Amino acid sequence: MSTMQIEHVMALVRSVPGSFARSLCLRPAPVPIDVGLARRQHERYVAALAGQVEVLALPADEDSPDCCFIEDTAVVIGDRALVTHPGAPSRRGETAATLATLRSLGLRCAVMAPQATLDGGDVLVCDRFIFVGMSGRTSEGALREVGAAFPGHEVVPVPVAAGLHLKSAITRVTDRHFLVEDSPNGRRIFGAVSGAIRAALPIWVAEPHGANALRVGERILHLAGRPRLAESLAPLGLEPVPLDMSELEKADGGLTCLSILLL
Ligand code: CIR
Repeated sequence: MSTMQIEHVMALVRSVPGSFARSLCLRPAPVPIDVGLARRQHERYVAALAGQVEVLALPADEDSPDCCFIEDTAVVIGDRALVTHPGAPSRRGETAATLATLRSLGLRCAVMAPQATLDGGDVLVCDRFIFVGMSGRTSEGALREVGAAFPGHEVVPVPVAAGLHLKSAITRVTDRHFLVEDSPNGRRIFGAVSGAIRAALPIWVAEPHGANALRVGERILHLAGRPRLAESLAPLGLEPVPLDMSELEKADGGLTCLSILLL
């Protein structure tokens, strides 16, 4: 049984826009995105969160096809937030709504300088450590911005040699357990994380995109259709919530990217 304390009380999400069919992707899917199905999958995701935390939904922005991937627009720890300067130029219009919402909730918000880039999908917060993935979306200048926004934390850069973001390859599901993509990239990433967190235990995930799961309360939201992943999660004593996210996956989305969790 996990002892990880998950005290999140609220999740910010953002609806799927009609323009989602034009969202960014590393490799175009052979079958185009079905936006209606993407919206239904998103609704089921929101319903799974709603059982554990209050959900605040921001309206979609048709000019920002990727706006449902709200995780990338801010990093929040306690009452402090860093609103990012996303790596993809087409996503930079997404941050204004996140900033306005976080301010309205009373958070102390820093806004990143445009000289550096950062996607929230590259940030993994574990106790006093903030791991920052050096992916194609996040620049070295982000390390200083993150450090300045969250004093008292230690910022640890982590090489990301494949995939979109750090959390495409690793997520934390209990105080000690991390789902890690079973690949050379995943092994290097876990090496960096376990160098800082000695008690870290990997759960190696060979099934595609399966390492991106979201722990919220006593639930773990994970991608459906990965039987070996489901088997590995069973001993953790959490409530597994398998979700079919086929259309979000076509845009390189997973489970963490669709929300920002607030304490
Ligand atoms: C993008 O390429 O930016 C979006 N299509 C997917 C972003 C997924 N974000 C995440 O995993 N944090």
